[in-house]
Amino acid sequence: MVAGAGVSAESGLGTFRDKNGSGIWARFDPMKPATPEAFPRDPVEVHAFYNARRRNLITAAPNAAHFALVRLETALAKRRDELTLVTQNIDDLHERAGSRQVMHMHGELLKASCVACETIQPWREDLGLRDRCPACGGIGVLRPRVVWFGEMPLAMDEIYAALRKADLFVAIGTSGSVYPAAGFVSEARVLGIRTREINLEPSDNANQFDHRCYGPASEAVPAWVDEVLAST
Ligand code: BV8
Repeated sequence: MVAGAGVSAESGLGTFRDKNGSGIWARFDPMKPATPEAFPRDPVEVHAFYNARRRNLITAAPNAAHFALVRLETALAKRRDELTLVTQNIDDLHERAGSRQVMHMHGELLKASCVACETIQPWREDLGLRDRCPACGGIGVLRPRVVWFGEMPLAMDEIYAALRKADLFVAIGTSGSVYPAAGFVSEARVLGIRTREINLEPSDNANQFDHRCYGPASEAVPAWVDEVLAST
């Protein structure tokens, strides 16, 4: 399963492409700060973009979609089956809802990485140029532990290994516009795996899914989980 910004939208975290977004999304074009070129060019602006999102995340809460996926993970585990939850999101709402295994292919907002010593630290406060790396003592060397455009997503080997042994691939709350995540559905089809899209509206790659259901994730995801658990 791959999750996108739509899963966290009803928790108030905003999405990248719903341009009518308020708050952070009215102030920043997310495609601009989320690049490795933007950081050295304008670190203050990039830190401001992520500090605003981190503050917003700290006060946000998981929604019914997150809790439904915990229910699914637990029920499948009881049947010696497995949910592999891959998220493009950098929030920790799946973990706060109780998900035990989450792969953050685009990194995690509540962590910082050091460009000098490459260590990774939990980080819940604002991050900036005056902060010191707890590992090497460097100043101004910390960046958000997130994957920017042009950088290699994380856990790709594990993700493709999980895809190869899946019997169902589900994309939830994603526009299907960012690769390689947007390409998972075609990999699944080549492997002969059933595919489903659950989203507010048809995504860019909606036509590649065998099944599609639309509605707010807080309603559509619990309904789908009920359907899965009733049928197996
Ligand atoms: C890479 C972290 C290579 C930072 C993000 C083909 C193959 C490979 C790469 C490419 C390719 N073509 C182009 C590329 C390059 C690029 C790319 O895909 N560009 C796009 C713009 C075309 N990809 C990359 O650069 C990736 N890296 O390929 O590296 C490489 C190889 C070797 C060595 C080195 C490098 C890296 C991509 C990761 C970028 N980082 N995030 C941050 O968060 O700030 S991406 C960021 O945007 C998010 O993480 C997320 O993944 C993405 C947004 O996508 P969605 O989650 O889908 O969100 P969106 O707003 O678009 O859609 C939300 C959906 O929810 C909508 O459909 C909406 O209708 C729905 N919705 C809204 N409300 C609700 C809802 N649904 C349900 N309920 C609701 N209430």
